[in-house]
Amino acid sequence: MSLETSISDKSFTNCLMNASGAKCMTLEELTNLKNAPCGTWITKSCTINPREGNPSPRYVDLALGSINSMGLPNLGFDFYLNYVLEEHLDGNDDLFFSVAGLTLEENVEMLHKIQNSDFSGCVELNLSCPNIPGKPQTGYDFERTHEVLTQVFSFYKKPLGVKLPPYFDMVHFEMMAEILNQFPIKFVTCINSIGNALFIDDEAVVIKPKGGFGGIGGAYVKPTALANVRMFYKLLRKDIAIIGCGGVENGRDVFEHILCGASMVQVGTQLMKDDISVFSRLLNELEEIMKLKNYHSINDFKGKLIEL
Ligand code: RRO
Repeated sequence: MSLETSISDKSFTNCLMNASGAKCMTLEELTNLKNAPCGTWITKSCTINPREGNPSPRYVDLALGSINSMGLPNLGFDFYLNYVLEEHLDGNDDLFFSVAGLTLEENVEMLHKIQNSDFSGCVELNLSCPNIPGKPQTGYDFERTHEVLTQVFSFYKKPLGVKLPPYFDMVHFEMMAEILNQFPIKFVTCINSIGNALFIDDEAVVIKPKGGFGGIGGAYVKPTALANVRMFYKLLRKDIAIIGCGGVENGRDVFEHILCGASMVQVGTQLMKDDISVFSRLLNELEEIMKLKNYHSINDFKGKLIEL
């Protein structure tokens, strides 16, 4: 049996990776991920300058998921560029580099530097952070998304994909797919957390930033994540891979993301709740399901959700 998968021109030994933001900010966390049995891994979304992020408490585990308003804490672009270049010297360009500039100019500046570097892995351009006070999520502004991608692809030639916010309206799926199909995008990651939700404990919010509003992940978001994976799998060019993200707690959840069309599946909230041992558990559980169904590879069931 093989759990091998591919994105762009790269193949991976299995279909699991972390979601950007989950245990991937520091060198120690990134080294743990590198040594874990996941197919690949991704760095924390970065900005040019290091950021402290929002005040704590800013991440809380919930029974059915998590709420966060981290506010893009990261060690700054140079740290992550140096990190991926070290990996490159080690002969490894099969990791993902997440970029989340606070402005288009900042994204362009970081991508120019990546373009001019030796890194040849995949960049995930985050168009969907919900937690920066005063900054809208680019992915909900269709005109702006078109403008961002026009500028980016005017010079950026290495493999690049986008991390999208969840959509909830058929027209919005179609509008976004129509935009994405115009560009040489290699993958889309669906979904980021469901932004600006509110969780209450007794009579109080549970996180400090923005009056308690934050992004929801985990089991709460799985049906929305699957719907986004499925719709983009149907609407996007066949050469654009889908990376599923949202509500992956067990092997069955991984299986469902792949049925909907995901080539790779990210783990966020559950990686935060467990540790990197989550990957071997998920791989074992996925293999068990495949065995029962007599599937030998991811392609045997990828996208093959039965519709009635
Ligand atoms: O750092 C965050 O607050 C954060 C980011 Br950049 C993101 O893309 N999604 C999220 O839930 N939190």
